[in-house]
Amino acid sequence: MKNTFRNAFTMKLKPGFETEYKIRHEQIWPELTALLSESGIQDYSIFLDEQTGVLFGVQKLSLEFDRSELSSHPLMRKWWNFMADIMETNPDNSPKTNSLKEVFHLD
Ligand code: RM4
Repeated sequence: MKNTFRNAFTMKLKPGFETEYKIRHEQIWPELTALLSESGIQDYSIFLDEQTGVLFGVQKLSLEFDRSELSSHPLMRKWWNFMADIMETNPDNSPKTNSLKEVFHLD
């Protein structure tokens, strides 16, 4: 039996920040990638639609993944505060996220 499941979602980049978004992720804090991995996120990519600024995230999540625990972690909040100037965000600075429904998969 599989112990991960795929999760996909969109976020939105503010116009003009395409290069800055890429640079920040190239320089992502090692302690943040460690936190994401420890929380059960694997194989995580973010793709940018350069026409619309839509960011498409896709990842594998372990069955133990606890979204509310990660969302309230001080380091996650610090990253979201840092990213808030270039992304569309909620009032608490978390990125506005839209969950996607899987309609096809080829393994
Ligand atoms: C994103 C956004 C996401 C985070 C990644 C690493 O742009 O903040 O929430 O998972 O960075």
